[in-house]
Amino acid sequence: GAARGPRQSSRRPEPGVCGPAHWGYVLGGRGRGPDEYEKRYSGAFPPQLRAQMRDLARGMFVFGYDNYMAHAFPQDELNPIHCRGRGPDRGDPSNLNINDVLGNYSLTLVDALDTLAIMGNSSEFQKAVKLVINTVSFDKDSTVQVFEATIRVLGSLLSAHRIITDSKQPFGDMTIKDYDNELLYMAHDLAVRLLPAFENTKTGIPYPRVNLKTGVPPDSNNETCTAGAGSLLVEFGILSRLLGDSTFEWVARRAVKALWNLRSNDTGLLGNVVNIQTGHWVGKQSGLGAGLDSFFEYLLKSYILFGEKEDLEMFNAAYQSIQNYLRRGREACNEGEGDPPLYVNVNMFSGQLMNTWIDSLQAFFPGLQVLIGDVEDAICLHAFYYAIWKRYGALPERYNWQLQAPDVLFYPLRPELVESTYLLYQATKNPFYLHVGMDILQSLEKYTKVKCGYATLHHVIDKSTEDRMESFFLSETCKYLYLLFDEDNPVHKSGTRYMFTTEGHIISVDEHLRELPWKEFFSEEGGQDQEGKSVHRLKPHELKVINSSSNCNRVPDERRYSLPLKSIYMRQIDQMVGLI
Ligand code: DMJ
Repeated sequence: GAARGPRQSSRRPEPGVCGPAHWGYVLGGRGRGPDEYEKRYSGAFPPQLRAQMRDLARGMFVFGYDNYMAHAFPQDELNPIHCRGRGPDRGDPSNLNINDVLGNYSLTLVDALDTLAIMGNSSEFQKAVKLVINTVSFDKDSTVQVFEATIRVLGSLLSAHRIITDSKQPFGDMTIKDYDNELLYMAHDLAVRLLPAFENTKTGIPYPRVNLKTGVPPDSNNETCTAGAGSLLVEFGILSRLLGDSTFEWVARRAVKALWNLRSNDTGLLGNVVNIQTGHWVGKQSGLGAGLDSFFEYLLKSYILFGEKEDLEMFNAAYQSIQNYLRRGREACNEGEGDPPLYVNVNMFSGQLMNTWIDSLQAFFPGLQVLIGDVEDAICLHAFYYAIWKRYGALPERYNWQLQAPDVLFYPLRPELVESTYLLYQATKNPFYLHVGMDILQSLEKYTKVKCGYATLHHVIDKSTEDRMESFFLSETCKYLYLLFDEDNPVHKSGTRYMFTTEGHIISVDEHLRELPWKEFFSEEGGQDQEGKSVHRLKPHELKVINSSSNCNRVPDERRYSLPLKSIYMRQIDQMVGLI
């Protein structure tokens, strides 16, 4: 569990280049005695209220899901205002905001599968799985982003497959009669269609997009974001290990290593956009948000799942560089002089500040810090994001911490703050996080609920909406809210260990996933001769499923925390949030 690296605060540059950055004073804060903080934030959250909030979260999911099924299925997404379905934008192939994600494969249904199981709805889970098996095909003339297809579709298929084949069935009976690994084979079919992205690239870093029928489009862009290219290892690794075919894991790992080798020698940081042929950084911005977020997340999560030491070493080094160059503000979260900590965007080579905004995707980071045990820092960063939420009833896509105002105003129902809130609650069991969850739930109900679902907020200040409900609203936002209030959920029972993918899909952490089933295919002396291209790829008729349904109850590297919040944290939270 020693994933946490020491801080080297002496190397951290000062934030001064953009003028005074008193973000710590922005959000209020009054002097109060420690007892009062305890009383205000750590007071019990009555069980009835918790049950009420759990039901509200379930109701939110059901309203969105039922409306999707009634008005949108088999299309990819629900337009919740006009009660219609939405598929790829065939008229405008350059509309990447839509076409990167919507592949004409019933995306929202696929993405929602494991949420149905987590909520214990076995009849709907079984119905949905059968619908996916019987109606979803990837043989589509759709050009999608490799990353989006991987985390939303491939990850969900693998998660549901594991739920169905789990011998313990912790969520109730989620088995499917005559199930013959169909979801796993669908995952394989999709992954094979994504593989052309990894061919004809000089660096091994994949092309960002593929056409599911024809491969990489001839006019394809050679530039990709780091997160898109380097956060495929969890899903590709699981698929490889379940099928005994190293191909998928190998290409995903090669991409991670290629990106890793391009980090700055001086700072250890990576940029946000890279040319896959030349290896030159096109975007030199380093930060924790868009373009890089899940790259860091998957270094750690790959290690948790597969136990490969090199993943942990990369994560530790990356975390160290993040602390050295991105983290600004005072050394300790809760004491000392200066502003509370904040993670900024810097030039990857110089470490100099590049701008004064943070984005809403970065709100996932406190959750990742919980996983490595940096709970104190997580508490402070989370409080900063919650303070912004409190002000607008949502998170603007970008917030300028110097101007103390949003830079980009929309909020597409993203899950990151809820995800961190949930993980911090699991780590601390402090009712403060239940209050945060209730607040988030209530503002979602108030500002985003429309006739047939929940709508993207177009403008967090005037609260105007857009007719779009992204699939991650059901697969992540609703799921984390539900789990936050569902104390007795099987996910929380001791004896089971689940990890969430970056799309919020649960994967049981299983000793079998730490084995390399293809080892036997390589020569004894040579081992895995990756460079020599001796990867044994099974033909479809040779595919065999490695049965690994038993949960591993002892994962030595995973740590759980139960840390009651002390009043010192409460004072910090109070200063930043000024709530209640
Ligand atoms: C989701 O698809 C995933 O959480 C991803 O890692 C980041 N973006 C969205 C949600 O905001």
